[in-house]
Amino acid sequence: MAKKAARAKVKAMPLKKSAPKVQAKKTIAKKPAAKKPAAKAPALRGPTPAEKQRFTLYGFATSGPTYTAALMLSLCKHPFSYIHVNLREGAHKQPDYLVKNRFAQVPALRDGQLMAVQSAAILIHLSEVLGKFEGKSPVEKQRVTEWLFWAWDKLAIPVFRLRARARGTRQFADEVRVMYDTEARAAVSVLEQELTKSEWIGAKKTSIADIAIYGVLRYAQEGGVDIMHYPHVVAWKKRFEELPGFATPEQLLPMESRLT
Ligand SMILES: N[C@@H](CCC(=O)N[C@@H](CS)C(=O)NCC(=O)O)C(=O)O
Repeated sequence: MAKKAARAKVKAMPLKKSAPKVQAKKTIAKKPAAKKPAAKAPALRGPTPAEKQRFTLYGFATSGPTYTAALMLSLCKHPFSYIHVNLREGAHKQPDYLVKNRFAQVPALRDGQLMAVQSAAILIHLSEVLGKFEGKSPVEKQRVTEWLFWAWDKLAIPVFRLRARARGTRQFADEVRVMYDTEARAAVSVLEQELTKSEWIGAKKTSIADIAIYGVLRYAQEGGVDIMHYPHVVAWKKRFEELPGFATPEQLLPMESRLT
């Protein structure tokens, strides 16, 4: 803080000086300007062939957990190949897919020799290897992991079951629907509380906790859970959708394979 204040003072001082001194400053400023070309902007280079080939995501276009993994890669601005696993035809139960995901589910992510499954575990893996969206301190990392577990325990199950019922891919009685609906709303209330205290979930900056939870809440409406009654959640969702690299499921997940 003291250093910042000192720097601010140094910057502020010339503004208060008279016109001739400002002119003198212009002459001095020419020297450092000449050195500038030495600093290259690495962010401008495109992905190398190795980066392009590194990740392959196996998934299905309407799968929320597949979207979560794809969204993470997109927010990290990392290219990836996408393999369409046709759940409708049972491709996820075939031996060639079971070697990739023993749980017979999508998503699965190949990172070189490593095959990662379970969307939350995929997020943790990517945050570690790409060094992005993890919590900064050990306490933040712990909180972020807790939110990942909570998201599946309390939010994803009711939201995805309600959505599956609405889409006709799962059947259950109306009283079960009411139970899931109550559970989903209780979970969104927990998020609303958290977001009254901070801009992001579990950390000062955007983390994989936000990505995991966005990947569920994106589909809440389809399951009949209206988040409009939770103003802090609505504001967070809007903030999230403005992040560089954000993309919708339709933009990220085609109904066919796409190689980089
Ligand atoms: N907890 C898993 C859930 C994955 C999941 O439910 N995938 C669904 C598609 S959204 C699936 O593969 N369903 C086929 C099946 O279970 O037979 C994750 O996060 O990856």
